[in-house]
Amino acid sequence: RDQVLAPGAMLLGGFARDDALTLLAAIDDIVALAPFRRMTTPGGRAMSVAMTNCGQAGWVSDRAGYRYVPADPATGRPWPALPPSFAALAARAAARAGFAGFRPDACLVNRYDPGTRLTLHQDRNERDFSRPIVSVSLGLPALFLWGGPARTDRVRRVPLEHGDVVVWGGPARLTYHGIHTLADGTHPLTGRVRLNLTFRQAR
Ligand code: MD5
Ligand code: FE
Repeated sequence: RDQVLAPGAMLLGGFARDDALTLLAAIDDIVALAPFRRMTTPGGRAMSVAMTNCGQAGWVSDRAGYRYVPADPATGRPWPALPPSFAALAARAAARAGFAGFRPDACLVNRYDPGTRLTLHQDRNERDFSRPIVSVSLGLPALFLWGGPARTDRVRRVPLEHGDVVVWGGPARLTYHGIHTLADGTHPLTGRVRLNLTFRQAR
């Protein structure tokens, strides 16, 4: 069930399936301390995806731009700690895809409700692009939009399901990507929601 999507990008189908209940319980604990919120883009629009973070650094967007910050702007408190089980899962996935020594210090938690989407973008707020990003999908399935190094490159649609893990590294690290508008549905573990964890070495 391991599938090389392109050099540097590996889909580990169902890799996190057995950890799903543990991950979802940990997400509940994180959200109790740092609630999901819709961030504002630098252009002044509310993103449709709701986000929160755990770890030493959390990704935020507001009128001033995109960046990593040590504390939650909504509460003034440090982001909740990255659960050791999260870090271990991400490191195991990265190692399997050929990236030994991955030690995430940031985990962005994305919540997609039906009708929400993430428009095409690059992840480039991290310091070292030689480090991969590990993404874990939970709940409702989604169509991942996967382009190329330029925004205008043609886009592939890759279905991502509950428990799938993707490691994005090497030459795939700065690929334009997004999530197609989420279709309505109900998942036995999450209800009408898709959750995605992205593990990053931000600093
Ligand atoms: C998601 N999240 O499903 C995706 C999974 C984000 C985001 O895109 O920025 O929160 S991570 C997909 C990803 C990350 C880094 C590089 C590449 C894809 N890539 O090179 O294609 O919520
Ligand atoms: Fe991204």
